[in-house]
Amino acid sequence: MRTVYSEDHRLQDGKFELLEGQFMKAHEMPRRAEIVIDRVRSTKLGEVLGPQDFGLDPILKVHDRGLVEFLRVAWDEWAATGRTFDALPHVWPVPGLGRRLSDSIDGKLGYYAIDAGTPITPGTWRAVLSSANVALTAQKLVATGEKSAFALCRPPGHHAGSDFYGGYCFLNNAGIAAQAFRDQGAKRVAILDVDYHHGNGTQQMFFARDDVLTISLHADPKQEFPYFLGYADEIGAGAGEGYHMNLPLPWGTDWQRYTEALDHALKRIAQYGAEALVISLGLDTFEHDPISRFKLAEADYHRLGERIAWADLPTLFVMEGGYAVEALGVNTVNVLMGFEQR
Ligand code: OKP
Ligand code: ZN
Repeated sequence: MRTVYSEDHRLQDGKFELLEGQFMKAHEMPRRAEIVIDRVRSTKLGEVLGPQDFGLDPILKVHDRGLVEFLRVAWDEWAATGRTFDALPHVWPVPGLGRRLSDSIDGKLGYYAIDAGTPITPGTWRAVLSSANVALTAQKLVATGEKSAFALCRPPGHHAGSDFYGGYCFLNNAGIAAQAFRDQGAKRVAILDVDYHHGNGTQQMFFARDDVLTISLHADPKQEFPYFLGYADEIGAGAGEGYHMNLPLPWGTDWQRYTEALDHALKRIAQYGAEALVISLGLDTFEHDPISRFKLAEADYHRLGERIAWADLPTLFVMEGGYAVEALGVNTVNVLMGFEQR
């Protein structure tokens, strides 16, 4: 399968994130995408191409203009206050205390961000826009007849919703691509999120819709980020009722336990009659991931790809998380090779 990749991802190079009360070196780092593209090339998975520019229109189909405009100018507004370090929020609206959009950059950061782990840097906007274009370029390959494609997106996207960003994500690459499939004529699209963390942005974006089925397998939010959403009783709203599925799993989940949930998800996708499948491909379910607690092994990723291929659908893989950086290339490409049965 072909891979779409842009070096612009390097422009997102945050120094620190606030993780469990401490400033730590950012886990979401440029080396992640570099090790994956190196593996793609050395295994000869397929041709690597750069992104085309799709402009803001396909992004604005699923994201609020206010969020997009904020992300575009946030670094400049931050730098205008004289700060030379990455922008992070430190105050948030909670229900009952209002959510007014302040003129202050600190107020705006808290308004749009869901956490203090997602630094905005001088190059963030260019990297984010490029990441969305990578997803859209790979989507176009699949929409025009390729069986599958790999969007090597960075930064990731599944925690970004219509009007919020966070969890290392700014724009929802998988959601933007799913919407593009719809706009190009697919009647029903499924998004299957196999990242360790709940795809809260993707859930929020499509929660009231029946034309995009969203399913997330993830660590139980009772134990794990993003904590506030991702429970099994969230099944969609209004016309979308029955078109969202959360499959929360406990810390310590291994392949055997994982695969039961995965098979359940794949059955639902088959029954739904999706015309295209978007995989939010996170590799942080890996046993040695530094911020996660599932127990999938290197060889399990080959099986994961193989199972996804059973759906027998045009499939777009969109890169999400995975922080055991030195293993990330092998694990990611194992999924793609497993899908191709080689
Ligand atoms: C992004 B993606 C919880 C800290 C969580 C944010 C994690 C974002 C993951 N102990 N910090 O889904 O891989
Ligand atoms: Zn994750």
